[in-house]
Amino acid sequence: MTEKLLVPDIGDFENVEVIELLVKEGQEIKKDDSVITIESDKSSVEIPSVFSGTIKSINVKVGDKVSKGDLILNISSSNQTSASSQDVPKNTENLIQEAENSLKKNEEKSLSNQNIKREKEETIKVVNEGDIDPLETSEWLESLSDVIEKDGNQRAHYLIKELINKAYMEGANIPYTQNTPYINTIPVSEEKKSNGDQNIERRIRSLIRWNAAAMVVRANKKFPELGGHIGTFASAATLYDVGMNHFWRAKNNKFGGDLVYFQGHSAPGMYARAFLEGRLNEKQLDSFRQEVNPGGLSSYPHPWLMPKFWQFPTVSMGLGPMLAIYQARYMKYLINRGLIKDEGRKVWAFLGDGEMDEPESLGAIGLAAREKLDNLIFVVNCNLQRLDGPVRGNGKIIQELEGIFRGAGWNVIKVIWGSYWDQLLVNDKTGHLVKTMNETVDGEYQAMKARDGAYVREKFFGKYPETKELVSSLSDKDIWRLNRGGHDPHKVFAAYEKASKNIGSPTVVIAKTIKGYGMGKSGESVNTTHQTKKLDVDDLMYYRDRFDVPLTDQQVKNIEYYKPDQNSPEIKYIKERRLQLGGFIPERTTFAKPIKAPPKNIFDNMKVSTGQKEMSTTMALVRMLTNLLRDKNVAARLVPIIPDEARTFGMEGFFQKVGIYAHEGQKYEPEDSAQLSSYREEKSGQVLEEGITEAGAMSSWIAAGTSYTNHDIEMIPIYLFYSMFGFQRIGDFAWAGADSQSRGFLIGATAGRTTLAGEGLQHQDGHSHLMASTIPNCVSYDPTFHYELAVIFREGLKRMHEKNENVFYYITTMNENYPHPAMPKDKSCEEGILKGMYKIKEFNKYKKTKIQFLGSGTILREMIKGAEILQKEYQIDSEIWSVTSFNELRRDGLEVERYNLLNPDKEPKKSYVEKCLGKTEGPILAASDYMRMNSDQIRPYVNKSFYSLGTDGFGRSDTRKNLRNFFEVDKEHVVTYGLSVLAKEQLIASKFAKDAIKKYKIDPNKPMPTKL
Ligand SMILES: Cc1ncc(C[n+]2csc(CCOP(=O)(O)OP(=O)(O)O)c2C)c(N)n1
Ligand SMILES: [Mg+2]
Repeated sequence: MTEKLLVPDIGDFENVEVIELLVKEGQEIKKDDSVITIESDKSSVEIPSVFSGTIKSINVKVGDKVSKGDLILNISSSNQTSASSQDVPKNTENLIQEAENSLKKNEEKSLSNQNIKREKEETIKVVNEGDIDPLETSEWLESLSDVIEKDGNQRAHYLIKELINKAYMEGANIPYTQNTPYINTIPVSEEKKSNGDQNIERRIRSLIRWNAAAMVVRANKKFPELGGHIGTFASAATLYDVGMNHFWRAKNNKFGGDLVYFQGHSAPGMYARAFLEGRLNEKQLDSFRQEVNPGGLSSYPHPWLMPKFWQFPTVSMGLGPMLAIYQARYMKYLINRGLIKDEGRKVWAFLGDGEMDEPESLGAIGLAAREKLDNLIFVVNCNLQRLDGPVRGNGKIIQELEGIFRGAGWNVIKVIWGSYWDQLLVNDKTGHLVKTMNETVDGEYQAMKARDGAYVREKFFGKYPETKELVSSLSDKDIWRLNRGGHDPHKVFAAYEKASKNIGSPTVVIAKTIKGYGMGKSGESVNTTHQTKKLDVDDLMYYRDRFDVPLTDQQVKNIEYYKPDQNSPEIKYIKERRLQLGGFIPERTTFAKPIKAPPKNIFDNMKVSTGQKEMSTTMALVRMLTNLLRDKNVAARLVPIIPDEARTFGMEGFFQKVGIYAHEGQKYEPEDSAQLSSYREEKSGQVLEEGITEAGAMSSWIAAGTSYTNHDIEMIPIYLFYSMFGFQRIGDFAWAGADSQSRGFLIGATAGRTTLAGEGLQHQDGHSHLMASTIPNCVSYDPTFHYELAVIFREGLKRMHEKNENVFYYITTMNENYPHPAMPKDKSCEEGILKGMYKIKEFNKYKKTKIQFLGSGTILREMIKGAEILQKEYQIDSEIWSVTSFNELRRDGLEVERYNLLNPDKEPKKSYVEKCLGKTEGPILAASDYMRMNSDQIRPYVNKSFYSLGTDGFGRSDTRKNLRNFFEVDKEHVVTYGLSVLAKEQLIASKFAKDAIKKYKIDPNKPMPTKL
């Protein structure tokens, strides 16, 4: 039967233009295939068919204006309900099903585990001075013990929750604490034991500790300026070792590998281990922090400098935690989209307790819980110190973090006390030990570990007669041996084991350690530990003895490394453990296949004139993305990332077309479900709609941009943001993205100080290109016309994703609508666009006086208009150059200048700028919608008088016309300044400039815009 396909509800738009017909009469189509593209002045969307069948007639043509209910085409419906293009492929569906089944099973298992009956423990009578009726208290507690024994933890938890609810309903409105007592989360009875050889593991750990310290001390002995850290790894050695020996699975041809974010300044420990593993040699250890010559070891994890070793740059604190969260989330995204298999891979992130002060460290933990990232494990090494002193001298960082993470919905595992405390806690019948633990603040805990056993006996156990009594039979040495949880491999193993098995939420292991553990007087638990990089002979002897490193006194004096023989049990063990876990960690490899760039003509529709039709470059970009979604090689690999700005950029059409990623799908019918651009969330959705978090969106971009190495699949992230909230807001992430060798596009939309009218000071970007220019592998462009954008974008796809160059693109797009000319026929045009400039127009009527205009972004249009006036009214000729990238021109200039200076006897090379402008006539006036410094960048490479206009100063809200007048970049100022420049160069009389100043009512006494 014949069906009529009508224009659906397209939101608030009426009379929207048809810009593409995607089907032909007689064509066989499936339901959901797109049939036409329509475009308003804000966005373009494809309209899908709601029927399958053969098209009988098409009722619209390109250029028609349509509204809701208009007939698009008639179709003879085949009544088949074919699979929607958005359906999850069969194998993915199976995969997801499998994952869900195993999830369910594991959930059941974990519930039943909690119901395991335990031997009844003696009720601990909690000491509480405020207890007005201890008998009543103990009755309640006993009842609770009975419930736990009879019905298990879940039931007890349920009852407590009900009690709290009841209290709340009765008006007892006291918030329930997020904290548990200051003891380990995992009871001794539930600790899973490691099957490793503890003696050998301790020996290995000791050697790693020694070699890590030795490499820092040796480097600083040679060059004291090099620096380095010993205390941090000393505190974290056990935390890393247990992971390396038992948990972290490497990438190999059978498995994708766990991803471990190492704490930046614990790097020496990772090198020391790699040395024992045979991956690094002594010479390399000796070139720690000396990276200028090949083979040196990076101070910190920097993939740019050690691309086969480090995966994640983490030393700028706070980036690691966020990057890890979004990495874990992105891993689930790839799984849910059917692009990688679910292999139960994990993301581990090692963080300092001081680092948790960074807003970024905690800023995304809500997302991790909300998205149930049970593939994510944070390990916070709470050595209670940061660089200057205690993290929370007057409080307890572990408790603070527990509350924050638990409140956010994380699974929290505290590892506070080592095994030597177990018996004391069992003997703590009165609860005074736990009370003392709760009452002691971190400043005291730190001070105790900087002293000795006698001091701990007096200051800690001496607080109450009951605790004093508890340790009366222990010697001071025994007391000193009471270890912290993070230094006890059994406790750490049990915590990691539980963390790895947790389902439905991310886990944070909060481990208590000692900064500078084992460094003795030279740096154990003292405020200066962080910066200790030299150890004298006595300290070294102490360190050797403390960890039983088999070195003679003389070898210690020489600060020799220690590496046992290849056939020693230690080396065999370490290798065997890693073999079991699939290989070495960290290691950076890639087996991703390049993506074939789309054909050269993919953006051909961008190379023709738009005629009278006006369009913004943002819209042009969105159109191009829509084209890319039709390219079979590229479509699935695009990762559009938007922080709550899709509608601003006219991208709402993507919601229906490819869906918004939502790990739980869509549990509600969206308010706008009847509309074409309805808000569609889907488990296999492609768009990452991040919410209002530029840092989060950038973290996603980095995760996707490094997919080729971390997941062996090349992806194309395109992150669109308000240009002002890009580099300025998240510049440090951009730097980390560059270090990580991320590939992808950053789009600074609504760019330009005077182009984003109305929004004002905090929105108007006049400097992001300068910030982009600071990143060596960031290629940046400020195009004016659609064809420039098309050429740049396709080249970016080719360079990054087909040729796998480790660069990334920053492109600004604007929201100003204007007509776009056809691409000039000149063959060199494309090359010029990519190199940074090409001649777009020439006025050559009078052949008397000439000026060269260099314009960028929307200001190029002001220059073209200004040049027209100059020609018409002042008989001045000009050449107009479209500068797509002052940044790229400068890079070329720098390189050429350097070559010429270093090769004084050779024929000098010419910079591209010089090639373009060298033989031209007249002075140069350059302008952009950015600070003058943007165009000034090329001044040294032009042997001509050079002047620039720009938008230096605070932005403000007004119309584009008024803003351009204020910043002196409108056509009137182009004319006036042009005349003035020519007068200064003595090419014309000054009266013309004076006249123009008067004519255009320019106030020469107006202060510089920077002062207003
Ligand atoms: C963003 C940032 N700010 C400052 C520093 C300098 N810095 C390096 S380590 C450090 C102290 C770290 O303390 P913590 O996180 O507790 O780590 P620990 O060494 O104690 O394990 C500081 C301030 C940095 N690396 N990054
Ligand atoms: Mg610390």
